[in-house]
Order: sequence, then structure tokens, then C-alpha cells
Amino acid sequence: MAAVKTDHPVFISVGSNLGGKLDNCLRGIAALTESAESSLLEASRFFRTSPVDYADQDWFVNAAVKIKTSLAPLVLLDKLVSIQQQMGRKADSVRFGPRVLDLDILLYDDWVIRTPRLTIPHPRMHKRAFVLQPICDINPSIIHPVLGQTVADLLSHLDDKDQRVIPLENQP
Ligand code: PH2
Ligand code: MG
Ligand code: MG
Repeated sequence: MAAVKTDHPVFISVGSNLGGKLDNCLRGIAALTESAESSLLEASRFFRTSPVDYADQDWFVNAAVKIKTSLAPLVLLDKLVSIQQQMGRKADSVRFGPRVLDLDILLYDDWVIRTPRLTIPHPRMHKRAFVLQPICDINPSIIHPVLGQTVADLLSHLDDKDQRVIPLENQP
């Protein structure tokens, strides 16, 4: 009998701060979820967000999606990298700098993964309002599998008041 592939719930963050930011995000989500292996379960609103970690760049558009996928974590990562490249993303000239499209795995089921290429949960997600607010849109009760706190708690305890996360006025 053929091996049965199990689907996993996965949260992905979506961001862009170059070119048609919202359109880039929408095209990235479509490329990811219009395949046999991954489908869209839920999406957050889209937000305008002030740049974090590297301030000298344009504001981002950010969102998060919950998908279900049969792809293993590193295979999913390869898929995200290939979508980013298809969308015209070049090798990053500045760490945390401008990008046409960024697709990051935030949570893969309730797994904890630490490999040289991939750390899950995403190592900075608990400090980033532009990640926590979109996940809260989808489900505020999701528990961070390492910290053991809900994403709503993590968001409400962020002490960095400089992080601006503003819903887009015209949601797609
Ligand atoms: N991504 C980064 C660095 N800083 N800031 C915002 N607001 N949104 C992002 O998606 C973002 C960032 C590196 O991936
Ligand atoms: Mg990123
Ligand atoms: Mg990335």
C-alpha cells in the first residue's frame, strides 16, 4: 500500500516592501496555495507595518495565512524560496532589508525544529507585532510551542511601542 501523506496546519507570514506590495503578497499566497500539496485554510487582514530590525527602508504590507500542507518542513521551505525567486526576489543585500516578497514559516503544526537551515517556531515571531497581530486575526488562542503562551498574550506583552501595525483601509 502506498504511504499515506498527512496534512499539517502551518502558519506562514507574508510580507513585501518593494513594488506593488499588496499585489506581491496576494500573488505569493496564490502561488503557495494553488497546488495539490498545500491549500489555504484562513487568512488574516492585511496591515501596513513599520520596518523592524532595519529601520532605513519603506513600510511593509504584512499578513499571515494558515494553510494545510502535506509537504515536510524543509520541502515547504524550498517551495517558499522558489516562489520568492519567481516573484523577482534577488539575494538580500542587507539583512532584514527591502524585499519584493518574504514568505516565512512561523509554526508548523506544534513541532519544534532546529536545523541549520530552519528554526521553528520562527525565532523572532514572539517579538514582532507584524507577525503576532495577523496570527491573532486568525486565532488568538494558538499556543507558541516553546514559550507555552498564546499569541494574544505574547502580543499584549510586547513592550516595543514603536512597532506600528495598521489595517489596510481597502482590504482585498
Ligand atoms: N521583515 C523583515 C525585517 N523587518 N518589518 C516589517 N514591518 N515587516 C516585515 O515583514 C519585516 C520587517 C525581515 O524578513
Ligand atoms: Mg522574514
Ligand atoms: Mg524570510
